[in-house]
Amino acid sequence: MKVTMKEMAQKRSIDRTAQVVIAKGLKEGVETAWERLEAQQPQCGYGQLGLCCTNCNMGPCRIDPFGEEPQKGVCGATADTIVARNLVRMLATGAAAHSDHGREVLEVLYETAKGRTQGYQITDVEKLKNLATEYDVSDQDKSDEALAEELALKILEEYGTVKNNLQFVQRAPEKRQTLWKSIGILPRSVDREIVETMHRVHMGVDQDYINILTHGLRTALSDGWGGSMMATEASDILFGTPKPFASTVNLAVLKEDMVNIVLHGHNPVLSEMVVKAASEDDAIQKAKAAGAGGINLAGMCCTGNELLMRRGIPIAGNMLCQELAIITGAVEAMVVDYQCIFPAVVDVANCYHTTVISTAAKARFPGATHMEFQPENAMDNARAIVAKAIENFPKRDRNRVCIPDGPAKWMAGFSVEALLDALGGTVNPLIEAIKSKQIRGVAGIVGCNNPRVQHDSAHVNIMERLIANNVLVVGTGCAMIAAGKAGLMVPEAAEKAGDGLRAVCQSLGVPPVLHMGSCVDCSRILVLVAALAKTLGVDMSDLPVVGSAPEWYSEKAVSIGSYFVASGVPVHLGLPPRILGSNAVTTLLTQGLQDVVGATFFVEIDPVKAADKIIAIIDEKRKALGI
Ligand code: BF8
Repeated sequence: MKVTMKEMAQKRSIDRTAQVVIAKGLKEGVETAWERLEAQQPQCGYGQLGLCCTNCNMGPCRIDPFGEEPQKGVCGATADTIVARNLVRMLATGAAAHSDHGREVLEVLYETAKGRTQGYQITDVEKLKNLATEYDVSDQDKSDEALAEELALKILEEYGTVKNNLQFVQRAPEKRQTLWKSIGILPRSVDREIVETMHRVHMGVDQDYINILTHGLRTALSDGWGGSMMATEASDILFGTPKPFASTVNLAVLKEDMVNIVLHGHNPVLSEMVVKAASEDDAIQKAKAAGAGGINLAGMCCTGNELLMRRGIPIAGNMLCQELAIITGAVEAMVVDYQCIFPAVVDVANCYHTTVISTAAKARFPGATHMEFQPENAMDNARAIVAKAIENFPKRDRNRVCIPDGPAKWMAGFSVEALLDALGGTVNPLIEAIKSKQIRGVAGIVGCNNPRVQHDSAHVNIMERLIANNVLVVGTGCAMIAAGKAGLMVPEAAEKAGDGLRAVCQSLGVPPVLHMGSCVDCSRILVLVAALAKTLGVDMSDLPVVGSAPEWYSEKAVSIGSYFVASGVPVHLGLPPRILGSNAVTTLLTQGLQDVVGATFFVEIDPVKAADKIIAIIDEKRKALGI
């Protein structure tokens, strides 16, 4: 039976607007991630099991999982060693990505305090002062700038500190900190744990899978309670701590008569300046002179989340929408910094008039127009980027434009501070709602899209089942964009929630799925969970709280999942990590860690079964707490 393009599009995504554009791409013969995934079949079986070792030049070695005698690599590494090393290597890359992003925001904060940047300012003075107190930096007789300079330097030093502990770790309940110390996974500095991971995976260093994975947890903690938390806090000081905003989401946020600029990537230091530049009169006049009605900015992935959380800028889509945005034929420029940007966006852009503008010195895309972004000339750089996009508008082929109808409404901006505001200043009302069973528990749904899963379907199915069963969903990243597109992030979505959760949402005027930001903002979830535990006088592992990454693809997700588990929060994965080639590693991560950190990973591909398992864990935790 012949499958129509519409059917194929429906099979690939549940996002109605994505389906329209996927069908357009198929008709126009534009290759996307789905075609490339198909072309990769069958994917390497050794790789999928984690059994291929490319760490040294005696290899590559691969271990036959069905071999009669246990096989070894040329150096003698076993399947357990190879699988564990491969996994922590992924984890370290993810932790490095988050933490390096954090370092860049802190550098901009530092340079801004010194008066050496263009267009930035200290926006959240209250947060600056609170953090200064946390870091024991006195604000007496100091200007905001002097305080920010001292604080930024003190936090930056923690990337390589020799004092052997990270300040933000103290935000965790004492019991948890004591546990981390006792098992030797208290993170000592941000860079050190990542560097040590890379040392350990070199041939002839750490061969013991338990030792390797234990250090993996330490490295992940240096991300969650280190680099990512620093990124979140420094971004809040510079650009403001998020407050609830109403906005719109999906590919329909692109506008036919406007210069469309898609801001894609992760770090807000660039995109915030583009927002400023695009709102200047001069830019708007130039856009009008080019024949457009004005300039329309749309976010993509976590840059989108950063701008949504603080400015209410609409989002065009999550990870699998990046090529689709270009295929609408209506995007003048896709401005990228780093992380989660397909190299293929350049090829897709070549099929249209779109210019891909790369901006980061550390992330060049062959074929893209590189306009390097420097904080000291940030506004000039941003203005030039906007001008480049405007130049492109007359080149648009109107006959090839197809923007789907109907942007979805959503509400975002739930920083911990905003949540506390809504709750009257403390987490007590949330705890009371949990105790009284109005809220059964809390699920943190995070992470990516992956073309191996029908786009957004696992996210949305899990979330719908959880809220129907009175589980409050909080989350970050592409998962939240999926929820927004599916209509789960408006206060009216409380209708889909169970009686208890519905009543809580209605009394607070909030949706049953709360958007807490970009992926580095998973640190906000840690802070929230820690606050719940501290108020209740228990450890984080005692709470009816579960994490989930239903459609994960990224190395950053490996780090996020690991720091949640190390923090005592059980984590569901919708796709198995590449560990199944070692029974020992699989057993440790899915069972053994329970006795070590009080949480494990579990894999469940079916979203309904996954939601039911999450609910079962929540119920067990409630029982143990006697609530
Ligand atoms: O850091 S959720 S696809 S965009 S990795 Fe990437 Fe995954 Fe999206 Fe944000 Ni996070």
